[in-house]
Amino acid sequence: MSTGRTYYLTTPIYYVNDKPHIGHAYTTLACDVLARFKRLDGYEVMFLTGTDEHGQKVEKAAAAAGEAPKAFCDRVSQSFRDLAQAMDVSNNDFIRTTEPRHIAACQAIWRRMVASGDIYLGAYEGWYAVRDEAYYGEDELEKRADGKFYAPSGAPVEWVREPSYFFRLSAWGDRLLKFYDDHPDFIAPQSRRNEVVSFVKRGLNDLSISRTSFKWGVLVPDDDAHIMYVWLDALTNYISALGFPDEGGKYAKYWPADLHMVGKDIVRFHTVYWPAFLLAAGLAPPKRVYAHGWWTIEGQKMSKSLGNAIDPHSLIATYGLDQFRYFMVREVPFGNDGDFAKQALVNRINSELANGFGNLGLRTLSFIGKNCDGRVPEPGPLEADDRTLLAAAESVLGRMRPALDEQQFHVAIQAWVDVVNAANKYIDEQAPWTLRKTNTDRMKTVLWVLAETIRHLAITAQPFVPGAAGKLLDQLGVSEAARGFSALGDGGALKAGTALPAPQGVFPRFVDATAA
Ligand code: ME8
Repeated sequence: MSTGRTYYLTTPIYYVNDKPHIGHAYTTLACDVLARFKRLDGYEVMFLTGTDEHGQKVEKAAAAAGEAPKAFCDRVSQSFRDLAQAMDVSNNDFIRTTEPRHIAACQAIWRRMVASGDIYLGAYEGWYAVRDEAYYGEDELEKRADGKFYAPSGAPVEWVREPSYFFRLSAWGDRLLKFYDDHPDFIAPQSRRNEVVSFVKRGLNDLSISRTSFKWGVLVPDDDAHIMYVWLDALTNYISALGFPDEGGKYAKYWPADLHMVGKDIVRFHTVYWPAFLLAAGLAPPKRVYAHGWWTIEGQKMSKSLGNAIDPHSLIATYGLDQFRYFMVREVPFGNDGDFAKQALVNRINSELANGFGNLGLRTLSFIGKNCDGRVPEPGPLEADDRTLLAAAESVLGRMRPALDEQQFHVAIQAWVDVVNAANKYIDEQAPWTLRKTNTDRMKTVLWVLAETIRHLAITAQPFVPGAAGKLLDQLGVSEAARGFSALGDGGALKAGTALPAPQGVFPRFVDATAA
C-alpha cells in the first residue's frame, strides 16, 4: 500500500536513572497513535524511541544502585523496552546511546561542527543542575531558605569549573529567529513557540558542550580528556538511528524528521540547541517539534520523594491496555497539562468505550447473529437517516486527519465519538427489535447500515485501541488486507451473505471490585 510518502517521528530518549512511569508512557503512546494512523493512511513510517544512558545523572544513579554503569543501563533500558511492548507500541527501532552506531554518529557530528568553526576550547565556570543535565545563568536561579540555589525546574544546582569545549551558540540567534520565521510550524503549540522566540531574542550564550570531571559519556574526538555534553550526545540519537554519518539509506529516506514529540520540559534543547547543532554541521533541522503538557497525579506533581509515580503496567493490568491507551490521549486537550485521576479514567472508559462503542458493536452484532443467520444482511433501498449516518461514518477520517496533523488527539477522537453517539441514537430510533416483527426487510437494511458504520469506526479506531478495533473487525469478517484507510467508503463495503463469527464484547464496563 506504499504511496512513496514517508513519515519519521520520534519520542524523547528516556533517561535510565529511573523506571518508566505514565509520563513516559504518555509521550510514547501519543507517538504510537500517530505512527499507526500514518501507516493506515499509506505512509512508510519510521517510528523511533529509545534510552538516554550517558551523563552524570545516570552515572550517579548507577553508583547509588551499586552497579557498573553499563550493567545498570542494560537493566533499566530493558524496562523501557518492556513497557513499549506491554503497550503494544509499534516502534521500528529502539536506540540506546551506549551503542556503537550512536557513538560513531556523535563523533561525526562533532567533527563537522569543528570543521565549520563552531567549536572552540575554553573553560566553563558556572551553575549546573545534574537532574536536568542543564547549565543555568545566575539570573535564572532562586535562592531558598536552605541557602542553596535552585533552577526554575526545582532542581538543585552546583558550581562547576572545568576546561570545556564550547559551541558558538551566541552566533546563531539571528539565524535561528529567521529559521522560526521561515518555518511557522516548527514549534508547536503556539504558546511554546512564543516562549522560545522570546528566549532567543534575549540573546544566547555560547554553550559548554564537554565535561572533564567524570567519564560516563562519548569521548570527544582527538581529545579524550573530554566527554561530550549529554544533550549533544542525546539529541544526535535522532540521526544515529538513521545510519548517520552515512547520508544515504535511511537518512536520505527519512531525514529531516517530520516530528519530534517531547514534553514541555525539554523544548529548549529541541528547538534552540538541536537546530543550531544541525545547521552548524550542515544538516537540515527537523520539520516540527511538538511540546505536550505535563501530568500530575491526583492533583500532585509526580515525584520520587512523594513516591506517587504511577506504573503503567499496573494500570494496564487493572483497566486493560486499550482502555489505558484511549484515556491517555483522550482525556486532556493535547498540549495542556493534565491530572491523572482514577475516577476520570473509569468515567471515560465506561461512558465512551463500554456504553458507547462497545455497546454499539455488541448490540448490533448479537442482533445480526440471532436474526440474520449470523451473516451480513442484505440491505434494501437506503432512507435519508441511513444515508446521514453512513455519510457521518465516512467523514470521520477527513475530520481526524487534519486534527492529527496538528497533534490534536482529543479533536480527532471527538470526531469519532460523535459518530459513535449518532449510531447509538440511530439504533434506538430505528428500533430493529420492533422491525423484526413488522418489517424484516427494513430491519436488514438498518442492521447493514449499522454494521457498515461500525466497520468505519473500527478501522479509524485502530490507532487508538488496536486490540479492540482488531477484534471488532474480525467479528465483521473484515480481512487484514482490508483494514487500511483506503478500504473506507463504498469500495470496501461489507458484502451481504458473509458469514460472521460469534460476537463478543470488546469493552466491558469497569466495575471497581474494591469499592464498597
Ligand atoms: O528528558 N508528564 O529524559 P526523561 C508528561 N533524556 N510527560 C512526562 C512526564 C510527566 N509528568 N514526565 C516525563 C529526558 N514525561 C532526556 C531526553 S531527548 C534527546 C533526551 C515525558 O527520562 C516527557 O516526554 O527525563 C518528557 O519530555 C520526557 O518524559 C522526559 O524524559
